[in-house]
Amino acid sequence: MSTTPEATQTPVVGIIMGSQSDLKVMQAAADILKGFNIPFELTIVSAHRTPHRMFEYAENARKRGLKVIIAGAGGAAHLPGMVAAITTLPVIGVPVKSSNSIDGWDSVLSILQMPTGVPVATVALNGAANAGLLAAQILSTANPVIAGSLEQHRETQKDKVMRSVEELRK
Ligand code: RP5
Repeated sequence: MSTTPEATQTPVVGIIMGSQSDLKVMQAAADILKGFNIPFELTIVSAHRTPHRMFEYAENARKRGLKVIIAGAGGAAHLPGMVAAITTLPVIGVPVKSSNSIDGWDSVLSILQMPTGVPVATVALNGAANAGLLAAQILSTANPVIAGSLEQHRETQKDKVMRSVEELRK
C-alpha cells in the first residue's frame, strides 16, 4: 500500500470543508481513503466566505477527474448542498459540530434537508469516517480492488466484534 497515494496519483475524491476548523473532524475521511489507497485531495472551500471558489471547484470537479466529493461544514452549512447544485457528481455531506453550533442540529438539518432534485448523501454528525467509506463504496462499483478491500474491512470489523464476544464468554 502506498503511503501517500494523494501525492502521486490524480485524485478521484475531493474532500472539501468550510474552514480549517473543520479539519479535526474531516481528517477521518482522509484517513479512510488513505487506508484504501484511494487518491484524494483535501482543501478548504467556503460557501459563505469564498463563494466564487466554491462555484469554480464544483464546476470543474468532474473535468479534473474527481468521481466523488465529500463536503463538510458546520453552522448554516450550505457547502454540500451548493456544491451538489453545481455538479452532478455524487456529493457526500458531513455535518460538522462547530464551536458555536446549537448542538450540531444547525449543521445536520442544513445538510440533510435537501429539496427534491439535488441529493446530498448525508452522514452522521461528525461522521467523516463513514463519508470516506461511502466514497470507497461508490468507487467500488467500478473498481474490484476497492470492492475486495471493502470486503476485508467488513471482515475485520466482524472479527473484532467476535473477539469481544469470546472475551465476554470467559
Ligand atoms: C462553517 O462555519 C465552517 O464549516 C465551520 O464549521 C464553521 C465555523 O468556521 P470558523 O469560524 O471556525 O472558520 O463555515
